Amino acid sequence: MSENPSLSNLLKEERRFAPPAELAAQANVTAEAYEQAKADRLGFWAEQARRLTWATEPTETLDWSNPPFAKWFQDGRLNVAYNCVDRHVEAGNGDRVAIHFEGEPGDSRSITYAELKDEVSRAANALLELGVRKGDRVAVYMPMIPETAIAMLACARIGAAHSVVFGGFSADALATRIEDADARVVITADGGYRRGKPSALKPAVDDAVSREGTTVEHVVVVRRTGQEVAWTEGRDVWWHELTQKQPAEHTAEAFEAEHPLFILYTSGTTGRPKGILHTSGGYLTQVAYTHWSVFDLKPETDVYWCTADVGWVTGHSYIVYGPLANGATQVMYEGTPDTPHQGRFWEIVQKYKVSILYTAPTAIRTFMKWGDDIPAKFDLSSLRVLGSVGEPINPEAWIWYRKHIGGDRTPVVDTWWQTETGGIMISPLPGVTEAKPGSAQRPLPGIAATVVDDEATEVPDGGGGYLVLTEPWPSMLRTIWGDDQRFLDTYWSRFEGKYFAGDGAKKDDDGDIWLLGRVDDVMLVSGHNISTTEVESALVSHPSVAEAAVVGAADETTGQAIVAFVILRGTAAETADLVGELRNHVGATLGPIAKPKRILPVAELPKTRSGKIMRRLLRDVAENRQLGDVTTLTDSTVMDLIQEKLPTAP
Ligand code: 6R9
Repeated sequence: MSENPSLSNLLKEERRFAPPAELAAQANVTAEAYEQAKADRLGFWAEQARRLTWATEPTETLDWSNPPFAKWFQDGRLNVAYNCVDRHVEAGNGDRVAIHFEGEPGDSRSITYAELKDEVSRAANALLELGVRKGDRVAVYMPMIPETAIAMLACARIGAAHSVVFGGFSADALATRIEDADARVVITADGGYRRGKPSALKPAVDDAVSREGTTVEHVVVVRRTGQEVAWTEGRDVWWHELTQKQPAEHTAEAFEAEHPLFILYTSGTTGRPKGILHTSGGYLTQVAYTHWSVFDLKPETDVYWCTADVGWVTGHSYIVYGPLANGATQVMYEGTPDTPHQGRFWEIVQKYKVSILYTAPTAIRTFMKWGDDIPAKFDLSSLRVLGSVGEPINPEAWIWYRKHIGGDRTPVVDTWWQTETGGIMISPLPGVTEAKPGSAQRPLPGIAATVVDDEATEVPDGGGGYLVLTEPWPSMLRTIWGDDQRFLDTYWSRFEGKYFAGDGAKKDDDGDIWLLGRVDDVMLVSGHNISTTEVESALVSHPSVAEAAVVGAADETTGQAIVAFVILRGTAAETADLVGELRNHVGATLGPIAKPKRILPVAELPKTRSGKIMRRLLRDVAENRQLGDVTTLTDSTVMDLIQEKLPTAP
């Protein structure tokens, strides 16, 4: 094995897509933004901060005197909820719809900015009545309904940090997060609609807050499904009873730019979940700027829809804070893409004339599997920009998205970022970038990212290694809640002075960045580091394959051998011939080194609840080990089905 195997660069992608001329001519951002930000990075961000309305304008942009603990716009003061709601009403846009809510059972409701202001003010007054104060923490455990955004904004309005816990998580996961943040109040609902049925939330909260030493004083319950709930007098309060009696006026107080806005937990592969802390002024600046620039948002005319759950960072930054800070009109959808039918998303796009759609590769690959004829039945001509986030998007999925959803006309922006980065970091700009399917391409203006080898040396164009961020950015995490040391160890100790993102990446011959999967997943075959993403993309480019996940399994001769789990397309039959053909296809696309040793057709792949493939569990299967932690899986029966396949494997 070689001493320093950096990531091999195997995939070649030659297709290019220029920005549509009409979009480019009116684009919010032109190529000059890169030059401007390069010449004066801090000046650039100081200018972006002026998108916000400050009670006290900041005079200082960045304090980096104690790295990596950043302070952005330190002497500025603002109220985040005021910026997301009130100022749009004051500017005369109170009648603009902020949220078109579409419930899974088909109920819908449109909320204007003026209505949102009243609702957020009432909710803020309600939290104050319950004793919540500036600096406290509030847990939010909710379905995808407008009250979730209202609850988050109400917390922001009074200076309490929210900690949103995804509604699909268990009572244990909720209890751990409540405890870690010492939350005083939990905001929840009786339940939400999921796959055509009401799905309860309150029982998990009852369980989580019944534990010894709980810090929770009140549980506020939104009535959504009308299902029966257990009630603890004195502790539990109905949202509607509590908020309806409050005045619709609340004067928003300005807080320091570095005042905590929220904690959001992200589970690493090992250990306790990390409470990622985000603060106010820098975070809001970057999410507002990136939502405006990456999606070319025109708030007066666009209808934007991000399909993520508010429980993930994508929902925080690109459903709640970015779009609302920009005064956008957006769609919020409660349920799953196949309820009551597999065209639900496209029906929603048609109904609201959605012009900007932001979704995840896992959803795109699912739509591909369901068939081209489904979106073809709907009028998708309103769409003008498509976005992707969450995983590397395979070039074939990118092409399918552009063609079958974007009518071969819309730019696709592949946005790389993390819970920790708070906002988008690497992405094409729809009016500027000549797009390459499968690549996130360039750091946004004002962002410094590159790829380094094991020795922290920047790799030349064409080289592979680790993605790092080399300069602080406004929406960066400030620490891990209650654990500065873990913050230093996890992100800042691998490479001196650089943020280690944990993702493998390469630079192509033009210097564009390609994300190659988590470093923990990279495979080492005969001394070559091979990216899971590239082998998966090669498999997905075969017409018989809908989805693929590959892992490296211990192998006596090659160190690790590539094992691929594939979901075949509807019509493809699972035969020895096909498996042989797939191996050869990967060999022909990437080179013989990348040929999987084994290919196992399966019905489903294990995914986290935010749609990322959990290769760790597949590695356990491939190495005949007992399965590790499966609690973050969407559906744990998937693993039983996969394990049943194994004896029949070649
Ligand atoms: C926003 C979000 C972060 C991890 C990240 C990377 C993967 C996200 C990606 C991508 C390739 C993209 N990831 N976007 N990989 N291309 N466009 O997903 O945050 O849940 O914290 O996950 O997701 O591996 O490090 P989070």
